[in-house]
Amino acid sequence: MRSYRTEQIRNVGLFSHGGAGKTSLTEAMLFASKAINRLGRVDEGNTVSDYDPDEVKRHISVNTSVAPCEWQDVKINLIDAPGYADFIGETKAAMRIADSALILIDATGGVEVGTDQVWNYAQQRNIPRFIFINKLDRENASFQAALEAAQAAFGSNVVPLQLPIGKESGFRGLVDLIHQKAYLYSNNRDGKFEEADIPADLAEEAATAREKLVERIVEGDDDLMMRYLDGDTNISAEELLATLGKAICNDSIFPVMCGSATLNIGVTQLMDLLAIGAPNPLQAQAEEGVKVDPNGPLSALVFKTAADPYVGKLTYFKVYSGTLHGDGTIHNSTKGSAERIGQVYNVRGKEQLPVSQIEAGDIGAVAKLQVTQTGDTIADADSGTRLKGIDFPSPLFRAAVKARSKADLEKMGTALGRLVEEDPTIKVEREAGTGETIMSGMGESHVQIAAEKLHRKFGVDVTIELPKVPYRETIMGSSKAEYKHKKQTGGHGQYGHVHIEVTHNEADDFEFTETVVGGNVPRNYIPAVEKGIREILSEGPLAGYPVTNVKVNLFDGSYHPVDSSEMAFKIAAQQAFKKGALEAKPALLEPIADLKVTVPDSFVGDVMGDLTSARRGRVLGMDQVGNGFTVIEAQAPLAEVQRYATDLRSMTQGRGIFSMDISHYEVCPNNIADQIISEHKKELEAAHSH
Ligand SMILES: Nc1nc2c(ncn2[C@@H]2O[C@H](COP(=O)(O)OP(=O)(O)OP(=O)(O)O)[C@@H](O)[C@H]2O)c(=O)[nH]1
Ligand SMILES: [Mg+2]
Repeated sequence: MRSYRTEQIRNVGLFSHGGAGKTSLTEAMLFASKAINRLGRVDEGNTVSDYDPDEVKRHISVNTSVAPCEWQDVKINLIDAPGYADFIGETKAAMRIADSALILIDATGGVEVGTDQVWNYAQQRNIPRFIFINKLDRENASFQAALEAAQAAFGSNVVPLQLPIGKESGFRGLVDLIHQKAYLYSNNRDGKFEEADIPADLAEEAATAREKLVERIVEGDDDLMMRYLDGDTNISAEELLATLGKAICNDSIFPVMCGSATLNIGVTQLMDLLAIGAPNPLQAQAEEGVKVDPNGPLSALVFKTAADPYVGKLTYFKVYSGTLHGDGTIHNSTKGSAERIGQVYNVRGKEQLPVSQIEAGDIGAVAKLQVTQTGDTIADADSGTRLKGIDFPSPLFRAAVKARSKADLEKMGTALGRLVEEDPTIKVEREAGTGETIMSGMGESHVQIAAEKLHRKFGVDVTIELPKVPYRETIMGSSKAEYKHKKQTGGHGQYGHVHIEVTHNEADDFEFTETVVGGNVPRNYIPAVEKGIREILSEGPLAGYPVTNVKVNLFDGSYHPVDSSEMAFKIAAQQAFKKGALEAKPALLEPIADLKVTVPDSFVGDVMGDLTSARRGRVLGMDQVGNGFTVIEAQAPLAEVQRYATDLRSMTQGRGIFSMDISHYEVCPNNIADQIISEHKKELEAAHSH
């Protein structure tokens, strides 16, 4: 590939609700620009951007891929992001580095919750948005319905530049409202089309749509506006396009294009528009403290880290200013350290194309960096520049990972570390309450794929299970308890004797006080009493779960001048605590999750009903946020929502999304607690008898 100057680059991210056709469209654009000579299909697993085995197997995108294609005199870096909510981390990374967003809408589904979500992300970043209404060849496809849905959701700046010709299986091309031409395609996917006059049956509709479009465009230029108002009919397509480009860059027009990615219809027209209308890096949304200039100081953001089967760890970055040269030393200003780098590459799907340098505005990759991670800034050593990182969402789906064998267990820790490095939306932690290793991610498939990666990339076999709920125990009342530990074994005896009071303690997990008078428990044994109780808190008297929110006061006891020991007082304290706790209204506590669920308005009833009747949930609020979506805020016990990522998806046909955080612990209702306690006791007994 030849080299391109900064102003010749377009970084265009493709975003949509899952499955709207981003990868197919990327493939079609690569084919149209002759970067590839065969048009692959997602369903056959042979596209440039869905190359990962996980993607080939599932026919969905799991990772963000970068695919540059050369069109006219520019290089369009297509950034093909996944659409499914499980892989939102990759989508957010793509959104972070895209200078404009190409948002696909499936003409059979219209604006979906995922469409709305990516639109909001793009809006937050304040980047220009293009809309491509795809799949017009499918049964039940409606350009008009999709367009109206987009206008209702995203406002009147959504303006069509084209109209489709033919419907469903009869879809054959489009009317270009700017050039006032029709382009008619054959259906053999070769992308060739014939220019023709606008079909008579569309003439009137096209004339109305053109008038609206031209009116919107001329608003952006006083001169053109005057001419338009004076009835000038000679405003040229070039003049309109130049002004349109400006309107797109300042978000006053969101142009709508249409086509079929798999039939390769409308693809070159889309690329023409991207070349003209998408901002180059000099025109793009400015980064704080950075001036885009290939000759300026270096600043680059690492947006992705992947374990490549051939080159090893591969670090993807976008250069914002300066020029990143290969074979030298770079400075990671996030970590505050330098490191060696080798060959730098442009990437196209799984291919790495060696280049000598990556200039401001372009995207590149480098292999085998040691300390650099996703979100880090690479900058000149003395500049101190730190670019804003990537705002990854917190995980929603927790699973327990278990090594299959001892050999797997030995490798598991390191492998999990590498996995997390590749995918910042995966979190790994040990749950102290249950002893399990928890891997959490954005959904069941995400975690499943992560487990498969452990096997494929790092040779570690694991199983994935629903985790045990980390219950806790507490006491709701208070009681006094006494225990005397006294034993005569051979010569030396054991003697420890305590009186304690246990009470519920709202403020703290554990508090220990003593009010012993007259030295009934000698000073030097009091720490042993506290230590004994602390130790036993990890296995509560009710069911063996950790105990929290208790206060213990040691108020009396007795000792023996010869037989007393720290050990004897420790045992006495533990036994007294067990007795006391069981008499102080012991209770099981369960974790409660905060949920924020976003669904199309029509699903609100079902989702609320399910939360309140099937999941012991409480709805705290409901907000119609417009665009046809409602946000429901609720709380529910974690035990009832461990599979919510999957359940919500099936309840809403994939149109609902949610976020979840553990909020606090609450007393578990008796009938449920009894069952949990008896099951947990059985488990503990089984474990102890092994
Ligand atoms: N009929 C028809 N099918 C299409 C079209 N575009 C994509 N598809 C099909 O829709 C499915 C999803 O296409 P993809 O290209 O994988 O969509 P995507 O947006 O990349 O999907 P994710 O990345 O997984 O969100 C595949 O089965 C495609 O063959 C189209 O224009 N017409
Ligand atoms: Mg895809």
